[in-house]
Amino acid sequence: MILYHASSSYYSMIARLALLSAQVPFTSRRMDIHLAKEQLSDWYLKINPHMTVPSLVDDEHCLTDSRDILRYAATLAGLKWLDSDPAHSTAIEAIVNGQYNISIERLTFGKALLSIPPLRLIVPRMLRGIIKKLENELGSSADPVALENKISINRERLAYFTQGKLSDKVDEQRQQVRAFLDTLPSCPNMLFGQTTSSADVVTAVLLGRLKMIGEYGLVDKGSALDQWFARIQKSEPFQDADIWMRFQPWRILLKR
Ligand SMILES: N[C@@H](CCC(=O)N[C@@H](CS)C(=O)NCC(=O)O)C(=O)O
Repeated sequence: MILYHASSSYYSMIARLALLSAQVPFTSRRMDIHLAKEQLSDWYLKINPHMTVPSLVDDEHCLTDSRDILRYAATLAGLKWLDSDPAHSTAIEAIVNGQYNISIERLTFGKALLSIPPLRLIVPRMLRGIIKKLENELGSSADPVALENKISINRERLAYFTQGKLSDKVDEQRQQVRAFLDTLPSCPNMLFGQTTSSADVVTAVLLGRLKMIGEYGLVDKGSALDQWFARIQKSEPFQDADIWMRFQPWRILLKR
């Protein structure tokens, strides 16, 4: 299977960690979503009409959302993961849902714009550029509906980052993360017992992101969750999944 993904991308990290934790072999196809914007290209639109990473593809499957990839990994892991255990499956599903309800993009970019003022000009300019490029391609596109959707998502992004008080919006996102963290079980080993589940995958990636954006203070120091995360970081799948815990702009520039 080929995993189309980007190193810096949060949802790609979920896919990488899910596949590696479930020991599902895949071939990596790294995408440049920032400079070359490969996710907007015609060839990728045919794979993923949302024009987002990750996608996991082979002759039989075309999974175009990290959540589907996570589900697929859990299915292949079978009894090795707790997802299939009726005693835990509902609670695991609730945590996965809770994580997907957090708008990590808004929190990440909101924080970046607040702390690096030039980005308040650069990001809106970049979004306007994307909207214009997609509008220009509408007439000749094989999938104009997909392009229309992508245009409207980017218009929403532009409005979010340019209208209203950003610090209040970031505060709102932060509160959402705090509320999510409060729903997590106390964890002697993995979140729901001795074995991995989808809840461990999404929570590990979320905590990695909180570290990267300077919000790890939302996790109480020395708490069971903090200790769980320290253990997870030492695991082989976590290390191999390239979970960013600090921002690495040179990797974006070098397309690595
Ligand atoms: N619901 C999707 C969201 C994927 C997503 O938003 N990916 C971001 C990177 S983390 C992306 O591809 N952004 C580029 C774009 O929207 O043009 C999933 O879970 O896979």
